[in-house]
Amino acid sequence: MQNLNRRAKQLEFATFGMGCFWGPESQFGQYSSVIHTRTGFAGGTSSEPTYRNMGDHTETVQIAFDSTLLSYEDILRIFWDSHDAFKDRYFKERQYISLLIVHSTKQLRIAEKVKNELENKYGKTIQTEIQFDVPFYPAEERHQKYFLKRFEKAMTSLLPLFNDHTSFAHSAIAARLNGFVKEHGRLDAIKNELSEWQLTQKEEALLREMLATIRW
Ligand code: MHO
Repeated sequence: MQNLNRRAKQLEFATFGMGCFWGPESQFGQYSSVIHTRTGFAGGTSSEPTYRNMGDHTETVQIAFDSTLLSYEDILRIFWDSHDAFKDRYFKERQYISLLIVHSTKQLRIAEKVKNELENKYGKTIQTEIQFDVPFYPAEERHQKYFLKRFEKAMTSLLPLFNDHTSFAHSAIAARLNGFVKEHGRLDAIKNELSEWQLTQKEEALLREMLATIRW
């Protein structure tokens, strides 16, 4: 099974760091407008970063979203609302800094607008480092959908629906459930969403069956 995913009318990417990447992957995975999520490293200069050898890179998440359903501006507001970007976060070198990687001049313009607005509102300077379209290096498999993977029984039902760990981690259902297990979003909302995913009948039936029988 490869295509257990949700299609998007207009796919856009958002990439940012706001501390340990497990949390934001889970938080942003809950939204029905998010197609997939992944954790990785970005923003530094060292080559081939890994978790144990991150160099000057930062823990980052990348989300693919349908921008006809959720705007980049909305994502930025959630991003800046969900961590303290006013304080300097260099306590572990650059691993946990507030980082925003914009992928287009349009995203940059929106980021500057929202940033200015928040700075004026709070009378403080946002420390978020903004970089333009630099490479994103996906993290190791064990860091993808980290919280969901703690639920062994659920994983036993889920994984066989996919060809491999990569297609599992890339799926919308894994993103949603990785949110659900951290109390981001609700199971019945995920069930309601399935009919919009343009799955084959067989795929949809498999997912419904899995959601109905899974034990957390
Ligand atoms: N070991 C730390 C951070 C992990 S995160 C992937 C913790 O458990 O909070 O940096």
